[in-house]
Amino acid sequence: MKAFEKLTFERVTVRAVAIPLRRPVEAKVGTYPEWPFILIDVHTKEGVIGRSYLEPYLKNAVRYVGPMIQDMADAFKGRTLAPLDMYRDVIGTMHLLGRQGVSVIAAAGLDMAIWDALAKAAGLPLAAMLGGSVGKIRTYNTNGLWLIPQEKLAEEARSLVEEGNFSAIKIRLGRPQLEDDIKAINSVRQAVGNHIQLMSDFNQGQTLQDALLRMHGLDDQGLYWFEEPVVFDNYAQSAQLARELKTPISIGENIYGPRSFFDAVQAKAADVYMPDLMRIGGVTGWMRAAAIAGAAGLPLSSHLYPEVSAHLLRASESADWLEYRDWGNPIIAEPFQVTDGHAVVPDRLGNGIEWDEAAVKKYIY
Ligand code: SMN
Ligand code: MG
Repeated sequence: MKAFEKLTFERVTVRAVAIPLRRPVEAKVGTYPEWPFILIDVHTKEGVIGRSYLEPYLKNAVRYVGPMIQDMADAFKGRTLAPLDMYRDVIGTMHLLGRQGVSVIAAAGLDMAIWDALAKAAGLPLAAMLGGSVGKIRTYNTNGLWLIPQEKLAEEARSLVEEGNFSAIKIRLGRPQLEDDIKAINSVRQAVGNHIQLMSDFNQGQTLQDALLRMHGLDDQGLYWFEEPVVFDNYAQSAQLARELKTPISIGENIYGPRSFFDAVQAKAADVYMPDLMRIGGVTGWMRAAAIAGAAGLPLSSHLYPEVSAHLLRASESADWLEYRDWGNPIIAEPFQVTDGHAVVPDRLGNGIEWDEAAVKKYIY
């Protein structure tokens, strides 16, 4: 591909697919037998197409996220692709409707596709475009261990480790009684052994009072982290837990934009952060949050979006674990590989996402 002096925004296409999950999500945030994706293609006058997707949890979300993306795209028509300028402009108007929620999600989807187009035009993988390099990133398998019956945990834990020779997996906790959580942890440990790191996720399902009792009760279990023990935006409560407990507290998937990220870091709300690309503000938002985490010396993990997050972790100072899930693989032409517990950032142009159009046709709604 020849190098381009500039790219000109022409139009965007937005499609929605829903892919059945091999292991349905059963978490405090909801039960999901299938997982919706909003597919975004940014077309440029020069012919380069930038691609990204959003994971909005809710199938109906495309009804309101889609038009917002189209509106932003209308405003970008004819402009030179410059993601930092575009992010600034879109945030500048977005505050009229609120800087959290749908507006950030729409902007993030466009931002990721714009960065993809630019990296393709530059003849570089996204990680290299950002000044990093392609290579490996350690990853944990998040594809299961939902709030499923106790007797299913051991077998599932074994298969989760085996499917990529993973050295870390994540279990969802916050079962009715403390003893239930301990039993679940023991089942998994007995199945996979103590050398496998075990992250845990509570998905904000507890009041501070519950969390104080439960987290202290689990603090000697050797879990790698406690994720979202309480509601995500009560940074003071989260900070109290981070201070009191030995086990690191992890938050981040629900934080909107780098400014809120900065607030969380200032409040010492967590020991580990795991931004979600649709909420942190795409590539632009991630790189700003990564600078804050790096300067503060806080490990940076990721939430969903493994393809793009892997590139970004390669370009983040305090990069830690990639969260790996394979739910989008059916619609991605070349899903990225995990070997020996490491994701391999592909040496392809852009973020590496191209659609398997036959599969997209199958799952479109
Ligand atoms: C999660 C992800 C996707 C759906 C439900 C819950 C979870 C995680 O919070 O961190 O993977
Ligand atoms: Mg989580």
